[in-house]
Amino acid sequence: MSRTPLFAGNWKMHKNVKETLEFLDDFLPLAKDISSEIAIFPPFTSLYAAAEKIKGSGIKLGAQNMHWEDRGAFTGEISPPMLKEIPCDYVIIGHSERRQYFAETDDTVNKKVKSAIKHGITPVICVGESLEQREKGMTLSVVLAQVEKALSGVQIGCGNDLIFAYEPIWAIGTGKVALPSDAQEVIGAIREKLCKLYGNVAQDIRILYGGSVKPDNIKDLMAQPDIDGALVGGASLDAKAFYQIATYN
Ligand code: G2H
Repeated sequence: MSRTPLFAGNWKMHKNVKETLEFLDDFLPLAKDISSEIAIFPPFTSLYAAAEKIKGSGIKLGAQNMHWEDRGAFTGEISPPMLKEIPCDYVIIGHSERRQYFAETDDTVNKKVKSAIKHGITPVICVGESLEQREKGMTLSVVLAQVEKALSGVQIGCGNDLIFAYEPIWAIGTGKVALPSDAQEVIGAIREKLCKLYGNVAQDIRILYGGSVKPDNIKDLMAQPDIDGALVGGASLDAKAFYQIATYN
């Protein structure tokens, strides 16, 4: 079993090209000291500039969404080959903001996951329950159903073919981080489910926690056996805070 911790910065709809390059001017010198893997997910408009700037640094690049088709009459969409050209290593699929505001469903998540893997882009598949579902005791059933539907018909060659991010919706951007033991319970259950689907190779699949991760709460989260890193929103916009998260020890 080998799972290199991953700290992924989901910038959401923040930073234009100039701001992206300014962030990297600050972050690249710091990143030399980071032993974990780092990936940034800027808006589409900043991807190419970021790719040029991070060349040779070891930092990975990802997009926040994509369409599942290679091309076609899909106004406003971006295809997997377009992301490969940048080049992007990763793509976030099924973030709860996409599910909530842009009608992303388990079915479209599944199509995008299959397409990303086919094109050699690693999907970071987001799952998580709402506050209402948690209060009704439905957390595990909701999250495990999302996992199962995202992976319907998905074959993997190795544990690096996909990544999961468990992001309880009530913890996103709210400052309310999940208790490390609660996050471990859900993430451990996701790993068990992955083991049932894929056997031992699931021990190599990385599962991140996301939702109000900050420099002062990451250490306790990373102490949990199944948490392999974090998908970080707000705190990844600041080079120093993102560095502190990635060097939590
Ligand atoms: C959850 C997370 C990043 P934040 O959406 O995916 O954002 O860290 O701001 O809660």
